[in-house]
Amino acid sequence: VAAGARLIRDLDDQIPEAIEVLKEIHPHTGRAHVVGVTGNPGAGKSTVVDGLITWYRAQQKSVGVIAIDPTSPFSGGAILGDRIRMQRHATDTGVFIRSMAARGHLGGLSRSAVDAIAVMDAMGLDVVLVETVGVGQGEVDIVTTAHTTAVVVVPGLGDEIQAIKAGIMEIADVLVINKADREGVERTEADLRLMLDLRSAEKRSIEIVKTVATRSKGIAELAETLSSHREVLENHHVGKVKAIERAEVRLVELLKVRLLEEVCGTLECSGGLTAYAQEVSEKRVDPYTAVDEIVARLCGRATS
Ligand SMILES: Nc1nc2c(ncn2[C@@H]2O[C@H](COP(=O)(O)OP(=O)(O)OP(=O)(O)O)[C@@H](O)[C@H]2O)c(=O)[nH]1
Ligand SMILES: [Mg+2]
Repeated sequence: VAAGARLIRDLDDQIPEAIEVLKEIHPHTGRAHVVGVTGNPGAGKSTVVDGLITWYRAQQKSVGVIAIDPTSPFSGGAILGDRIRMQRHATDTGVFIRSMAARGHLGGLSRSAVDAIAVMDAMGLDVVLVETVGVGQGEVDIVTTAHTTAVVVVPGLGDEIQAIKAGIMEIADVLVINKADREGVERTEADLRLMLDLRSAEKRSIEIVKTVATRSKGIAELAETLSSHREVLENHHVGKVKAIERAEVRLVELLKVRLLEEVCGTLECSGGLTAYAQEVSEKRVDPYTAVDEIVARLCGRATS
């Protein structure tokens, strides 16, 4: 466990030796059930995660948690809150919690989070829960990384639900209506069911679970729904297809970062890229031609 913690820290700091360890553990990954828990700020994601930890521990399952602070590397507020909330699990050796700040550009967020998932997986943890805010940009990386994605919504969103529904339908395997102790649950559930019914039949099924996370209500049902989703994946061809998709997303992410590094190396520094950007902005060259030139320089260097 200590080694795992150190490795995740080293990966965060991009220490080259840590990458070597990652290469070695790759064959030992793929066993843990990776569950993404996403949703709007304050929807109750952390409370749901906390409830799930307790439930899994009661089943003698070990749990890893990765909480990603979406806002800024400086706020740390959400991270602190999550730490305090989950503190009661801190002395439990079957629970491994890691918070990380979203670092934004160049796939920084997805890279360290995905690496951390791999480490926790190789550590032999049964379930890895990844909490991320929102349904957008960087979070989609997490969604494509998880086996099962739970989207937490709250009752009474009304029009807001209409606005986000397209997004959540794309990514959700399980819809969690949390704060089911609040008014408007029936309406929200009916709304969501209608949306699900309107989807074409060949689309995968999405389960709806209602929870009152603060009172651990519905958590057992949620955990069971999550694990049956995993079972379906494992017993069907779609699981293999999804695994290949995840690997491809990972390759593309790493390639983007690596190729940009190579480009910057070829242009002698990122200032070279900025020089191109200046020419583009001053209309001396169009962006397509600039990219053609950069790639030509890159390939020229690769073949020379
Ligand atoms: N009434 C009610 N309140 C809840 C429920 N679940 C969570 N809350 C409260 O909602 C607030 C936000 O919960 P969190 O678990 O921190 O929500 P979150 O989605 O993790 O929030 P961020 O990480 O900041 O985006 C807290 O005050 C919780 O106590 C619930 O089922 N019912
Ligand atoms: Mg939270």
